[in-house]
Amino acid sequence: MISIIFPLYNERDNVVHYNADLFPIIDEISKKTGERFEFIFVDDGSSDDTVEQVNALTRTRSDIKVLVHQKNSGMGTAIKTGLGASLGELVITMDADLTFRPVDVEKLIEKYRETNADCISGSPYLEKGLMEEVTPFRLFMSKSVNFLYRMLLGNGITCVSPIFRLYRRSVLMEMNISSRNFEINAEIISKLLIGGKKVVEIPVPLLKRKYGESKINLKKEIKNYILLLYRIFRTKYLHQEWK
Ligand SMILES: Nc1nc2c(ncn2[C@@H]2O[C@H](COP(=O)(O)OP(=O)(O)OP(=O)(O)O)[C@@H](O)[C@H]2O)c(=O)[nH]1
Ligand SMILES: [Mg+2]
Repeated sequence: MISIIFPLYNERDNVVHYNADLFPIIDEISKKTGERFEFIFVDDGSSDDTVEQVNALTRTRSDIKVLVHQKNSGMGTAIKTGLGASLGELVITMDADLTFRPVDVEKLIEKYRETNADCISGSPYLEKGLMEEVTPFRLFMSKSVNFLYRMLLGNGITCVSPIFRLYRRSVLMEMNISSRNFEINAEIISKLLIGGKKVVEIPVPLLKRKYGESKINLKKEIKNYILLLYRIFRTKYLHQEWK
């Protein structure tokens, strides 16, 4: 089975579209690939009616788990909560706003079958023209951060931040993950690469958010990404413990 984990924070405007925009697509992939899926929705203390909306979805499907944080604890914490409840041998993490397309889940699975890697990571930087309407400032910041990671990790990874990934669940369970926010994805991929695990990137489009509001606090996230770079440097080059 494959567990798909969605961190949700005030995403009711997206959740109401899942019966049209998410489930039929994953059901189709399930038919094509023969894989069984479970959906794990982790509400992270939303102040809107996200929880009620996901609970409504469970009335029509039996493959949904809903987990609720009473207080907002960050995207990283939500992914860890979802992992703890997941049963799949493989785990996929996805954005609640479906800016990485559900249809591309099939590409993650195909690449996993072809390579047997520990992680297949979606990258909108692997080919030209995969990013939809991103502001020049955000693109510049993102490319700069990714460049620094690439230099430090010493491999060809093009994008460390995307949530859109497939993992062998066992490699995540043996990892001690400390990030509580958006930088969790960069922490995981860095630790996999430092630990010699096999990571394969695939090109996937990143669309513009259609419903609801962006939750990213760019200033706070950039600070977290830089702090993480320092931790990687200490671990990789000074052989100090990850702190
Ligand atoms: N659990 C949890 N999830 C969050 C939090 N903030 C954001 N998320 C979720 O993390 C995912 C990414 O957040 P987004 O707001 O889409 O951030 P982004 O993709 O960088 O930016 P946009 O797509 O432009 O909005 C979404 O599924 C959010 O619901 C949070 O504090 N806690
Ligand atoms: Mg998004």
